[in-house]
Amino acid sequence: MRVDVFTIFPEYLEGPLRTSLLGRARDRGVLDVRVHDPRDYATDRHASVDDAPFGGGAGMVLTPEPLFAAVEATEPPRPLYLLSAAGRRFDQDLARSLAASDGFSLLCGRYEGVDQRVADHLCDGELAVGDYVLAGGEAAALVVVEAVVRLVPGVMGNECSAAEESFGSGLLEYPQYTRPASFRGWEVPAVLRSGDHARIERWRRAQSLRRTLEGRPDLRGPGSLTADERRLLDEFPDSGSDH
Ligand code: JCQ
Repeated sequence: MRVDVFTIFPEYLEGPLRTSLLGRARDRGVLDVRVHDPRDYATDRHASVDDAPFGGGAGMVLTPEPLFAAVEATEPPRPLYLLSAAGRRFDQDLARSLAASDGFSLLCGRYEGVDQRVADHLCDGELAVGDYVLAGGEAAALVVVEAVVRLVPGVMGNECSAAEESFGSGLLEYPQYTRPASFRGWEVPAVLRSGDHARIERWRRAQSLRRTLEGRPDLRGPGSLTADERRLLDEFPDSGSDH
């Protein structure tokens, strides 16, 4: 998979792209990430990438010339998305669909934004990672790259694990425990140490369901529990840790 990122702060992305899952995917040749700096394509003496907004107002706007030049020199994989709080919400469905493609590209805004002609005539769409404003698109670009790349076949160590967890099933994850079995008087739920794998499986499904209903009911939407789900919640009546 190839991902091209356009940013006036390429160093912002360097550490994360070298680390952990993304770094390994690149080392193994599964992921080809290319970071481009529009400043390299600026033509004036000061290599400017921003200017004051027409009409007045605070701050600076990224100018179109170096952004168009950088993208046109590169012919990056499409779609090219502008990261912006005004964009379509990036979610697991879009992550899955991008992971099934050969690649995509991201353009990071900064300051008060980018010249509207960049959004209108250079990019294919706008993506937002959440309802908050960032100082620039770089952190959002990393979110998108990591969420997509971990779904690319061959990237995660365990092929099942990406599909198995939160959102894969539309439910939140069940709680995990490791040693020690007792920590400061807090015990690992007995069911997990029982060796009864069918019961462990049901306990985990009950926990996932209860966590989702209590913490993120929006993930399930309206609609009542199935008979099977009701039975599960009845079998494990509280979300406490003592089973
Ligand atoms: C992404 N949620 C918030 C910051 C200007 C397009 O112009 C700008 C873009 C940004 C970065 O994006 C976000 C964002 N998802 O703020 C400033």
